[in-house]
Amino acid sequence: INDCMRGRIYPLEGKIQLGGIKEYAEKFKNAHRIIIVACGTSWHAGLVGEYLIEEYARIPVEVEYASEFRYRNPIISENDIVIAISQSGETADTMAAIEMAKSKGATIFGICNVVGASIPRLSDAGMYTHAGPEIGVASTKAFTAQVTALTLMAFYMAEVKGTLPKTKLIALLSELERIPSLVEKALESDKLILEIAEKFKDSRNALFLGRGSGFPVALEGALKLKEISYIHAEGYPAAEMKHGPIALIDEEMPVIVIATKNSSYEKVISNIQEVKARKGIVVAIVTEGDTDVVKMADYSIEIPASDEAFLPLLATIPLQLLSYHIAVLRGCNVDQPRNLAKSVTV
Ligand code: F1P
Repeated sequence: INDCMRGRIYPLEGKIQLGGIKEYAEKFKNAHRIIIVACGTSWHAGLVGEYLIEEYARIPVEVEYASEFRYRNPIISENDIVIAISQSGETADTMAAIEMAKSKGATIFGICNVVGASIPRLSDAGMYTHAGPEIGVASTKAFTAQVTALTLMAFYMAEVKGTLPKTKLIALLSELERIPSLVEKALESDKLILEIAEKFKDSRNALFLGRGSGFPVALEGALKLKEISYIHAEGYPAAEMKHGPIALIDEEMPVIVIATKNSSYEKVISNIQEVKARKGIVVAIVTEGDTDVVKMADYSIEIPASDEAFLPLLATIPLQLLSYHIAVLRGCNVDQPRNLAKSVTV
């Protein structure tokens, strides 16, 4: 764990540095609550963080849109840690949320991609993601880097708090070593995803469904499609579908479902049946070798099998590619989407 913090995510020598998580081990150990504040894609990474930190480190987590949090009067104490996530490190709402939480005595931990940006400078400690510059406006590699950082943090907090058996932690860390090659494998579906994109390039709407940590991935899939292809898309927890969005499903509606083999697999299968019964078109993200979902779905995209902890990192890849191909086929400029700014500084 320590090597991961130093070698990959921990601040680089000689640059403006965030204090790093290790110096704050006691704070995390004794934290009553973690509040994650962020906007857009970074907020979705925060939701993944909530699943992972609560699951592995058993610390209560709340995830707030910075743009809301800053304007209300939240209850914050000195025993709370606020994790602020931002690719650019300059997002005005996130900065204002930090300043408000700081004035109420919370410790601020920043996760930022841009070394020396304003958010790291406002933070007490934190880590840089070092994902490299985002060429396009819409966050993609920044998201996977943020999720990686939060995954490592969840494991680190679990170690500090002793909430996971050592054998499980070691197994997770050794699986983590395989993730770069599993991501490469997920990227091999690119050609198939382009073919699927051809079918949906003229869609007017799309629904993304997921359960557990697959839910924030569904939100992020929908946001990417909106941002770069201007197709109206919604992300929903799969079980919420029957509380409203199910009314939208017909033969015109593509429903992209994260249906990998994990703890919610059986339940997702029944959600797919509900969609099919209403003639919706299902694009399923499945675990390699799956046959049950593949039989039910109209289109399936495989991702490699791994521990559920790494589902968000792997399932995000095909969704990003799908949005990318649909946007290019529609003639959209994927790097400079209309109306979007790289840093939202007002
Ligand atoms: C937040 C964000 C991005 C989005 C777009 C506008 O930025 O909403 O997620 O893709 O670039 O800004 P940040 O705080 O993560 O820099």
